[in-house]
Amino acid sequence: MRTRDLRQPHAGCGVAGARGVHQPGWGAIFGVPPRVRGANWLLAVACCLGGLCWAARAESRPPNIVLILADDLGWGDVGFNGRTEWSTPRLDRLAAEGVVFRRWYSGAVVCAPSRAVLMTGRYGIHNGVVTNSADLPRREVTLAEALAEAGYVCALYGKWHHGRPRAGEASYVHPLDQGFAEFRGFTNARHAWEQFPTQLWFGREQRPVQGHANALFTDWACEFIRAHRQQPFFLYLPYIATHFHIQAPAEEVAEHVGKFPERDPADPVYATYAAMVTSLDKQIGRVLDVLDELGLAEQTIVIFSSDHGATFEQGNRGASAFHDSNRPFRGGKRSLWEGGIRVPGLVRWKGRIAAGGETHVPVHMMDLFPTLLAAAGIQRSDLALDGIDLLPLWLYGERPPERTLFWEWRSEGYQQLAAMRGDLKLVICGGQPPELYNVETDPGERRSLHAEYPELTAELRAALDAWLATEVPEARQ
Ligand SMILES: [Ca+2]
Repeated sequence: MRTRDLRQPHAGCGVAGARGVHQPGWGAIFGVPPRVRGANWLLAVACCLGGLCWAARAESRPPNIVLILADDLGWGDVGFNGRTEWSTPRLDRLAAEGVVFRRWYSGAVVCAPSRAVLMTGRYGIHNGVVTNSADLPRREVTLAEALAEAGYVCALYGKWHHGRPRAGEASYVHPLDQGFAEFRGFTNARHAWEQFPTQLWFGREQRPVQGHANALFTDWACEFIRAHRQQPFFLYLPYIATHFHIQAPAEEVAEHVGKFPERDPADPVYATYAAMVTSLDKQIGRVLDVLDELGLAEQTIVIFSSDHGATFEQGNRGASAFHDSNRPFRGGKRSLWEGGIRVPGLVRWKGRIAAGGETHVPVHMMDLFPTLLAAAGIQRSDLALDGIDLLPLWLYGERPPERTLFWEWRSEGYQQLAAMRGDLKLVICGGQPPELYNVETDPGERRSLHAEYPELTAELRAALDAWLATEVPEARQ
């Protein structure tokens, strides 16, 4: 019932070629029972009557933004998406206090392109980053730059993931040159495999450190929030869990030892992966506690997602395969099936976004850029963004106009393309026949509809080709 209200109008949409014009209201979109909906209306009225000072405050001060990104964390690794073998109480509480997006899509199937989409609000074929070794071009306007120009102080604690220097550049473009006033962490992807690094970057200088990387990032994040509590801030926290190495603090691992049939009990890989997730949850909880302590929770948008699906590659040591991290989806990192691109997603904005909602409207990581700018009241018509402003969806449950989303992964020997319109998704893997799935009724992408709907398959293929033709030269350099 909670989600059927939303899905029914377009259950056969595309396939039947007859998408309804039904525009469900807030309650239908977020599947909130009428009783609760009524309570929210009362709350809304109360806010209107008593909230003039809040409104004045909101106008004078745009919201803070805390953007938390996990690394290689699967859709099914978190409690709010059904994980029961371990618990993520802080993330689950965040979900209960905000909106869960059941169909939140990453921009790409590996780290660098995914993060570039997030930072630019543009597809990789437009921002130039389509491989893991591509550097984000200096000319790209990042979310941090757009926010900084509007008066935000922007900090990044975690993993940046630079690429090879571009033509005309002596080095990679540093996060301090992409809008961040403060940066501490890993600039380089391989360095970010170290869960307990001995050195990290403090701006442009490497310094010795001790401890668990994610805990250090959290320490700095909390200090940053305290230091900048009086001004709008953008805190970007790209944690390194659950990317390999599969390591976690010993006391956290101890909490999970014995739960899983380990291949080698002396080397509890599966318990360690669980500990990476639960430890991440605890670190996020520390950030939320500081927001509460400083009275900033209602002035701060908190977003949580992952850069792409969990990996089944060697470095993961079988942990995500054992735990079925991307369940119920097919595939994972480096694949365009849902397991590769559908990631956990939630947004909390206390007092603005009603608590306890969920939606199956497909949203994309590139939408964050225009949505957050809209939330901050920033107009940037000069930017050629691919994402759309989803603030009406966040705040009022207004369904965005229908659009077709695209992905490509043509690096490292892969040849994969995908296009999605509503619930329908075209996947093309190399020279294989095209696959067409309804990802709502067949989330495991097992029953291709391409033979039954050849015209629709061809239509999505043509849209995909037209999109690919817009690729900028930098993407292939
Ligand atoms: Ca990653």
